[in-house]
Amino acid sequence: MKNRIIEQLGIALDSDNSRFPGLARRGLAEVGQGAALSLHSPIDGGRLGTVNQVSTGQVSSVIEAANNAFRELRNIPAPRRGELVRQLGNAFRQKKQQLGELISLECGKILQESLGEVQEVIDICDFAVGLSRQLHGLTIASERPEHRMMEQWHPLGPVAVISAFNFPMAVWSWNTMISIVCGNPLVWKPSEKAPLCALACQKIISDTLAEFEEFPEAISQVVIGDGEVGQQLAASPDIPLVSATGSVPMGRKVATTVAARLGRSLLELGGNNAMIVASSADIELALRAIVFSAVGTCGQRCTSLRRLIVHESIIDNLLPRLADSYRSLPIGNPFDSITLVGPLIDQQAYRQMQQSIGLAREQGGTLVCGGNRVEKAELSGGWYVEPAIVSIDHNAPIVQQETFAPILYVMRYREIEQAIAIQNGVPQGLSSAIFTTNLRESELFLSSVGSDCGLANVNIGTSGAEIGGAFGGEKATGGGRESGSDAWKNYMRRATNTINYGHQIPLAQGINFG
Ligand code: UN1
Repeated sequence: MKNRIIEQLGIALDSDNSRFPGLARRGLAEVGQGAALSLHSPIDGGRLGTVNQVSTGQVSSVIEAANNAFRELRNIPAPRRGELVRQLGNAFRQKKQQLGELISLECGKILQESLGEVQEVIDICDFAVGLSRQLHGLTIASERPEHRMMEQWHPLGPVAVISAFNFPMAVWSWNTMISIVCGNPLVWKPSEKAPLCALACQKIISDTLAEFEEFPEAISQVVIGDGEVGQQLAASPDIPLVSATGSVPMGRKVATTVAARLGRSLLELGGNNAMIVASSADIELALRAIVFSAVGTCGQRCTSLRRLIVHESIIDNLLPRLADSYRSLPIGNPFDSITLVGPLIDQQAYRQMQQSIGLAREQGGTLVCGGNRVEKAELSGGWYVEPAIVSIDHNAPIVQQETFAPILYVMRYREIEQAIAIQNGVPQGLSSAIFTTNLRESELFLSSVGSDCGLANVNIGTSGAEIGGAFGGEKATGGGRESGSDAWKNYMRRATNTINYGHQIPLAQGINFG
């Protein structure tokens, strides 16, 4: 199956059919000159091949090529750039099944969720096509006679995208499709845990470009490498925008390097998302939302539900029912259609999960269910775990941390203001939700004194955001906004223009200068 999936996507291989290129753009698939990386599937630990990471010199030439590409791309009209994205969307539609299978193979996500991820790619293409005719600026009333003011949005320059293993295509596509219509070439450093997904997307771009002769070859380039490559991109003054998704420590490093050269960064970092379940909540709805948000993608979404804040009057009813659902979760091979929980990405993720559960217990938490490795012969090569529920006091230090694994901390509250304070009382601020049928509670939660997160939902879970909204969060989550709404403005340069069509030179602020 592995070979079929990879072959169908036509990812370039070297002559002995086992080594993938570390650097790819249209018409170029170059073996990396850096260290070799051996690729394994989280499903069963089976080998997927080898990729050679890029060297520092290769990254420099990629940055130079991106800058040359920018000079051409910025002159191509935005609707024509949109037409390229429209065709990309069609290509992703055509290959949806195979791309979904590749995500499952390389990242261990269940196939339904992998297909959903490819759907996000398709959706953002549609969004970006429309946007390509709507990169609007304002006109502004001038304070001076016979003057006109306006804003224009111009292409910004090469954009570096640093993406994580858990959404190996969708997050890249939010950045890429919007960047292309905005007129910016891309340099993509995917997670070292998901390089094949990147090469498959790059292949689609290369193939689609065949019909777009006037577009530069280096409109999109993939560099496979580690944190050092990320740092090289972050440090380059020739990359005006670095968009990074991943952990808070990774984001801090990127942001510091970019800020030192006064560049622009767009960060989407850790979540530690909470849901409040109020006494008036529709419990049936809440239970379904909790389970999907907490165990979907095996708890490896930045939007995964990590903290459940339940009203004391319903917790004794809700918790046993939630634990029952957890105990009946089908855990297994992500290609099996009945599976709802696939494997963790690797052993390190498993260790971190065990460590966090251990700390939670030391800090007074009670393990309600789950937490064990699933010991089945057919799953022995992967890191499959039972999603865990830990009942714990909201003051326990462990609940301040995001562990990228399916652990749900459940805590109780009495007053809604207290629940909101618990929800906000962590360093991160990505996604949040309340389940309530009480209008006052719901409006309070959404108000300026409510949730402090970038995403705040009522009667839906914390994960699974649509692409049409701006996606991202506050505080340690990094403050960036990607995907829909007016997030495109991050990818463009704003020019304020003042035009004098008169015969005088009046000064602003009424200044009389001689
Ligand atoms: C992520 O985990 O980095 O809202 C992105 C969601 C998805 C995207 C998650 N649309 O869960």
